[in-house]
Amino acid sequence: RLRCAKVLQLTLAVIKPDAVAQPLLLEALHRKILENNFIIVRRKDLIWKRSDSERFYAEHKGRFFYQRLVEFMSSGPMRAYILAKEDAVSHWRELMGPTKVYRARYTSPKTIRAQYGLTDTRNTTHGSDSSESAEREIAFFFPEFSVQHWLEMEEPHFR
Ligand code: RTP
Ligand code: MG
Repeated sequence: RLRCAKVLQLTLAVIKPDAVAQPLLLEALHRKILENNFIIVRRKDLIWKRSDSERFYAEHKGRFFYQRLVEFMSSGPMRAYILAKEDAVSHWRELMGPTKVYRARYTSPKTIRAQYGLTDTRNTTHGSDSSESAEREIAFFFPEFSVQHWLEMEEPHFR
């Protein structure tokens, strides 16, 4: 029999140092998460060492923006969330908007990056780009958290 139950997906959302440094913006972004009906599964405030930053962005090593990105992401406190929702990955990325702030302002002015992004590097938020990267990134930020366990044991309670 077909069931109409929703299946929740997990994503990793990060409020970057530029936004955490602005208390009212941090608050507004937290409210945006709730208003968009994400379930906040875990939340953590943290500061990266430079080596954490280098490891997380290893895929971008060699790109022209790598050094400034690594520098920026280890420059101050961040807030990470594990969020759950149907299609959480794409919904959070829709809310964030395009990576580049000028493009975001031009094509999707209501998105987070369009409204609050400072530069292409200091662009307010991060979001996983697929279910697979969400799993990897959640493990990076929340090594004590088991995605597998949550999907099996917790997710069914939200249906
Ligand atoms: P994110 O991973 O942060 O959610 O953003 P994204 O997928 O839209 O962007 P990605 O290509 O994965 O790049 C990761 C982060 O690198 C910085 N960046 N700067 N100056 C530039 O042209 C440039 N391009 C990327 C941004 O901070 C971006 O979020
Ligand atoms: Mg990315």
